[in-house]
Amino acid sequence: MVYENLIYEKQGHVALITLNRPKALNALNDVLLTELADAVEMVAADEDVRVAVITGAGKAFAAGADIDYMKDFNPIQAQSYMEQGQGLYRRIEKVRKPFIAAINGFALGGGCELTLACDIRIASTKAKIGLPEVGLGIFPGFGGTQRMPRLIGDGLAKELIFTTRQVNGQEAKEMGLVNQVVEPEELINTAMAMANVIASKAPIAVGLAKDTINRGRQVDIDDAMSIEAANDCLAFSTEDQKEGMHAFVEKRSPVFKNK
Ligand code: CO8
Repeated sequence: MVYENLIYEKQGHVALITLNRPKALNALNDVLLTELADAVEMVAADEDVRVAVITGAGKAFAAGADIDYMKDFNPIQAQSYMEQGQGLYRRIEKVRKPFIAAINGFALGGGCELTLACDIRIASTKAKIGLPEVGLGIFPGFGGTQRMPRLIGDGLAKELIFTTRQVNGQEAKEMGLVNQVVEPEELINTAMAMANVIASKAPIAVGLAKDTINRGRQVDIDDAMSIEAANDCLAFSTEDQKEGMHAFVEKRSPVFKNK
């Protein structure tokens, strides 16, 4: 697929996905969401790719769903757009490979919600993160009402959603909304370095850990423990488990093959 609004690059075992519609601050119209969905499937299908980093070209990560595109929607059209966004973000959560959001600038509305669907968020000091939807007569509809409270708690999430206040990278870090905040020129290197650390670990185990954390969140603790046990036992069926443990005993570095 030739992309109009997205750049897909591979660096070793890491896919770098750049939202590239800078004139509209990477607003997530139908084309961009479709291209991102295709890129996510490439990440999922490519055995060589172990981690993905998503960032934005220009001064925004993504300034949200495309307001111009949806301004005259009826509820049926709104539902279709919402399903597109929600489905894509849920897919990112279900792919058994980590996604890191490298938040370079504005991450608003659907752009903020995209970062919430990623596993790890790293912000630049230039990041501005917020959920402006109630200022437009709607409220977050690409998962923000569910993922933001899970990440930072109901009180702070409600404050951000009800007031539409944007937070910078430092405040986002203090809230636990992002894992790290770094200078803009360090952002991609920091995200890629973390991605490479993750990519050096046993990929199937990393994927099973993601699946366990995400699915465990949805059920009670006993069922969550069962998911953990089943997934961790499954790890014992991999060549990489044998390699990891034998390498430890033999006092050498493991070489993981994603098998
Ligand atoms: N949609 C469409 N176009 C946008 C968007 C957007 N979300 N954000 C920016 N743009 C466009 C602007 O219209 C402008 O276009 P043009 O040059 O043709 O006039 C261009 O990008 C540059 O933007 P600005 O001139 O406004 O740049 P500034 O630096 O002055 O301001 C801001 C930057 C503060 C980020 C400002 O652009 C802004 O407030 N943008 C809108 C942010 C927003 O409200 N986002 C939430 C959208 S709603 C949403 O995401 C809901 C998700 C789920 C909904 C599902 C419903 C079905």
